[in-house]
Amino acid sequence: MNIPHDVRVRLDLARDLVGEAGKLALGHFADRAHLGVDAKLNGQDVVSAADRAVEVLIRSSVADRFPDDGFLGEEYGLQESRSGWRWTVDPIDGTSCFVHGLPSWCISVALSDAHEQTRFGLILAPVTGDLYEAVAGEGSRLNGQPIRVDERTTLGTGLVGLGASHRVAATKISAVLQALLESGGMFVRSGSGALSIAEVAAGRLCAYYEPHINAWDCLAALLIVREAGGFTAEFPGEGRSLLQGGPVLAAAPQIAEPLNNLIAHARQRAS
Ligand code: LIP
Repeated sequence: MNIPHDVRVRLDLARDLVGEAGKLALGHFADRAHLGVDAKLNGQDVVSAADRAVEVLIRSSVADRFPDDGFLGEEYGLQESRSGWRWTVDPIDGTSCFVHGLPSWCISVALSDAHEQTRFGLILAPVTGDLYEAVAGEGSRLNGQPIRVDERTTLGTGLVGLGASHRVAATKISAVLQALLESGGMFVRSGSGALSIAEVAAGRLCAYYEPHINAWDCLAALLIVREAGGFTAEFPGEGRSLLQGGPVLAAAPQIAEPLNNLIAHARQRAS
């Protein structure tokens, strides 16, 4: 691997931090009976003491080692960069699954440069132990083994991950769901956008779409898909700011156009 020094030293720290954070999160997961949980936007959008503790662990460790780096975390927001480097972290992606005792949650860490290019992405799913990793220009790996998107599947044979939240009108996702089913496709919703997008890179899902997702949910996973030979639509796209978030689409190359068309037609029908 030909990784520039500034990226390599941050990647080494990120690898250590996701391991530590995974252990911390699993401890809270095992002790959910005593886990403090607060609602944010609504009853489906929650934050737990585990989310906060994991973000504090990662944020404070990065600040100690690289005090001039920027940091965007789901729970404590944006600290501007003085070095040009910015860490984007979701301490627990899939918090709703986490608090309900479901296994589909993960820790997501991305590093971006001064040109807003994601340079590495790491996603750890502590319950399964699956560690997804990509370094820009160096491919994607799952548990150390190279991964590629599934270039054989079609919309009629593959599974499409769909994300849903109350941040957007229900029709923005129900119209796409209806069109996908009518076209002979099928969907899954895991509750963790990061993990589902990473599963596109591993060839487990043929695509992932969500009408609104946040940067901390998806930046790491989108690089992992691109480095695994997949297509990712520009994020957050259409002049949106990183803090606003936006729609996300990640897909195997042969799926991208038909799925994009299906989404466009569905949204037209719904409007
Ligand atoms: C979640 C995302 C998911 C989305 C949920 C939620 P969180 O992130 O991963 O794709 O559908 O509404 O935003 O809040 O669990 O970190």
